[in-house]
Amino acid sequence: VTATATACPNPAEQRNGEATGVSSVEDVFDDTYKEREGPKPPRQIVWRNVILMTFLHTGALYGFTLLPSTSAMTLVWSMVCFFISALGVTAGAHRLWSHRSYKASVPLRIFLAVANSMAFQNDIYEWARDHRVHHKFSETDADPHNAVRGFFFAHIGWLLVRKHPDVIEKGKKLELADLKADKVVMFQRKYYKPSVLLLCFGVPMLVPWYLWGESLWVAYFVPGLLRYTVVLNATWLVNSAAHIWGNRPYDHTINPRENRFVAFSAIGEGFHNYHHTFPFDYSTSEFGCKVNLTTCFINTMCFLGLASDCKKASREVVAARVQRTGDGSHHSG
Ligand code: ST9
Ligand code: ZN
Ligand code: ZN
Repeated sequence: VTATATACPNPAEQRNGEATGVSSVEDVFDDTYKEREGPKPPRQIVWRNVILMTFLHTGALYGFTLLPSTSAMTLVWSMVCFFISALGVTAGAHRLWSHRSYKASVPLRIFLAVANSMAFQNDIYEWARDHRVHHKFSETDADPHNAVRGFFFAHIGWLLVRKHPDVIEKGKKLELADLKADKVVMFQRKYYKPSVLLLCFGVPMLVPWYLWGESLWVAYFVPGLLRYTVVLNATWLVNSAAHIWGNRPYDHTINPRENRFVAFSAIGEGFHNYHHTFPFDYSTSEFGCKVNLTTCFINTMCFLGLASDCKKASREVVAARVQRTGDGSHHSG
């Protein structure tokens, strides 16, 4: 795997730079894995999750109907909570901890772990472990949200059934020493439940009630449940829509696609054909900050000295790959 890594993210410079860095993370597709022959294990529905997800989505729909009676301040606060929790997933669990595509200082890691608890998508360790198996065994039985099983399974269905045994078997063999050695990750894992209660539900609900007198009812349903559900679905669209619809300018042999709608709603994570082709790239896209708020955030953190060593696929490597395996839809920005 070829990448450039520099202390300060000037994408233009980096794309022109010499290829240096090597990905040490197990996020590269492993084509030696073969699915077991014979019938698939029976689907085991986890009814507790079906019920909880039904309640959550019903609550979010109800929250949606409350929007006209929600104060402007609470709407702004809901957006703030959306962006903080989204960054905890995109800049945190995904680009930093799953792919190690840049380095983050302790204060930034603490912020990202707090933001990640606000997103309540399993703790960082579990999220990154599942995500590494997703890349390594993409679109197979060992992929937790195998998109070959259809939109619904890739979107939410995988959270409603027991995992295929191969996900767990292959996941247990992954190298996760970097995550185990990260005190921030392990602290968040240890205190995950109370951190979620406080940060995903408590803080979003209590701040508007305490500071500007919003009713607890609206504060629970809008910045609480509705915001949480929107972040979840925006994330899941990367697994579902961005594995089904869009162009494949970098590698037409894989399912992940470039999907602008998903890129927009998932603050920069919809350039999924690029991302599966160059998983080490801190921008998860060829085009820097374009439709990519997460990249702007990481660049700002680098500017402030809180992040460094952003890895970027060089322009030459990308161009060669486009030529070799692209579907012909590539454009230069
Ligand atoms: C959620 C996660 O929503 C979303 C992740 C999306 C990822 C998207 C990626 C796309 C790219 C990034 C884009 C970001 C965009 C963000 C945009 C923001 C605007 N390896 O799990 P169990 C072990 S979560 C190794 O119970 P079951 C495990 O350790 C939503 N081992 O499996 C355990 O061992 P032990 C809220 C593994 O029983 C044992 O196996 N959360 C692995 O099959 C059993 O584990 C929920 O809804 C592995 N990969 O149950 C909860 N996996 O016993 C959902 C497991 O020794 N989860 N193990 O401790 C569950 O309830 C269950 O996991 C289950 C499966 C029912 C789904
Ligand atoms: Zn990824
Ligand atoms: Zn994917």
